[in-house]
Amino acid sequence: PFLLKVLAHPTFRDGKCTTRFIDETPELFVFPERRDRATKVLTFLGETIVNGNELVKGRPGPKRREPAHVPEYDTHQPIPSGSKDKLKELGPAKFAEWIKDQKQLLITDTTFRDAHQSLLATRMRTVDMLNIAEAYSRLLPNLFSIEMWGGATFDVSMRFLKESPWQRLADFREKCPNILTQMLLRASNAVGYTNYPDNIVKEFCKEASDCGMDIFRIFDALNWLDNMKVAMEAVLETDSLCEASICYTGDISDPKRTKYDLKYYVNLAKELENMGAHILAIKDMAGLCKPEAARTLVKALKDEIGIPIHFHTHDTAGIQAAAILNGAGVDLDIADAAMAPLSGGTAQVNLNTIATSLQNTPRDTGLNSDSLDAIAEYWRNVREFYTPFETDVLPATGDLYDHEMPGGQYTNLFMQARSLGLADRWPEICHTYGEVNRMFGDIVKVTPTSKAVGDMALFMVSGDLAKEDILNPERDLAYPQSVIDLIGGAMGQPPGGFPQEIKDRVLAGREEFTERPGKTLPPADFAAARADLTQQLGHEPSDREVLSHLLYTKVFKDFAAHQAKYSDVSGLPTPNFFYGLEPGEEIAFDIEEGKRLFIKFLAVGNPHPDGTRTVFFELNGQPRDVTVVDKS
Ligand code: 3PY
Ligand code: ZN
Repeated sequence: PFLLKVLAHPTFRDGKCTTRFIDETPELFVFPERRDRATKVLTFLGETIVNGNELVKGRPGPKRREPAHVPEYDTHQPIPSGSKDKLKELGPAKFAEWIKDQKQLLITDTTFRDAHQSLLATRMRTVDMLNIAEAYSRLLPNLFSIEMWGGATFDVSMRFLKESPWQRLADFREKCPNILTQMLLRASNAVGYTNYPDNIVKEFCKEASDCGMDIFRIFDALNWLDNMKVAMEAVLETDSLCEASICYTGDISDPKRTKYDLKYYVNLAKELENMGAHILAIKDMAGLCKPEAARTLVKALKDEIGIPIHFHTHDTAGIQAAAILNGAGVDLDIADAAMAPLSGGTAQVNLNTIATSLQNTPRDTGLNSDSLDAIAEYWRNVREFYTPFETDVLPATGDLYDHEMPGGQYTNLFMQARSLGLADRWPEICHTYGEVNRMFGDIVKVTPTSKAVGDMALFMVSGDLAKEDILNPERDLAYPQSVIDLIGGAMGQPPGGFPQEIKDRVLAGREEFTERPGKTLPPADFAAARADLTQQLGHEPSDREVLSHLLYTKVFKDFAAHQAKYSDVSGLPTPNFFYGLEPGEEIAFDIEEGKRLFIKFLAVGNPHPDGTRTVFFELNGQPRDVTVVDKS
């Protein structure tokens, strides 16, 4: 590079080169940032080799280190046109009409978001998504959409995986340009756990749409329409699709459960249609919509509203394929499913078998079984990278319909209980969760309200507290903050409000929100945030960085520091990101488009007196070493 710089320098090219040229031209010694980035990545790997990665400490090792097998496809053919091309051609409103005209059951693949959020603690890395993205575009162009963003992925990607959620979206969009992308948006909670000022929610929607997000599935954790309005209006101002959700809870087939009956859902759906939704989602986050209830609900909605219907459910009960097939029988437009190796249990139903079982029926999905299975094989390999994040299989029993715990929370709460030494009291925790729900007035339970109910259940079981203790005015209890927030209206209002007796106990005179929190929260100061970030980062931040900072200030700060120290490590193969390299192992790492580094790990030196160690590598065949602190 040095010689090339000399040859390229204008002084040299103009023939004005004297013997002092090299001494007087310091910029010749400024090497490209690439070299610096390589050192940073080697430092990351060196530290991981010497000290391990905190994320997997004490957890079982991976089942696989070799790359996952990507199916073959012909890259010389043009990419077939898909749902994204249709949306571009028709625009959102006409596209929604087009959906209704389709004979096949349209399918959304949730493998890239909800499936791994539910099964693997949201730990799937961008590189494992990008490696299969082009195969999707070529082999499965008939997919309706790919859910690959939102929910917990925004937070987890920065907090734990040290990668930019925005980059994930932009890169995925580039590698899979023909299929719609989809995200889960927690309405005024955006991609967080608490209500944000309206201007953050609006800017976030605009920026996500610009970055390549096509479908925003918007839900409010209490089905409170007031709280959905801001996000829905923001999405309606973009060229993306606004999919508004009714969160399903209770049981419409049980005449005794009158709070959330069929009429309640139909009315909600009508309101969402009037608010401009292009698509209606039935968001059955706990998999409570039993097969017959699904038939009844989908049929009623198809009769009563004019926009297409998208059914999302979790297979916790093990019978939700029947719910989807029953929906398909009464003209459900779109269903969510996950690739076989990441399906079932608390995730979505099995996409491969749903699609194949519908062949030769009027609702044939149009997806090719061989292609589906080749892609499933890739996911089977990928899942083996994530063994450290596997949780115990918790077969649901009939009590699922009593506690109504969402799929994403089920294993999580169990892990929390286990860490508190309460694993053996799991049935009691489930039962208490149901009790808390009833005590709180029977509410919708999904992020973030589900967390408050879960925290309260653990609080009661660990403190051996019964409902009577909670309602006893003589007891002075220190409730979890999430419970105070929920009961104080910081997450919004349930139908009919919270019961007065629980407000009296939990709030104990604290102020409560009676209106939409976003209405009174002062707007975020984007200019001030930009100025702060310029200082923190040492460069002018992008709009995306400003939003990440406003949504997750501390998480973003740590993430930015990680990037400054180690550069972008999102392209490292997953086993190497979690476990470093083994002696003699060589990996290819694309530091940027078309710039590939070959990194071979040779050995770790003995500790130096100052507690550091030298880690020896070969970088593109040349010896390189880095010095890292040994923390052992
Ligand atoms: C989320 O909010 O992340 C969910 O998946 C809710 O179901
Ligand atoms: Zn879900």
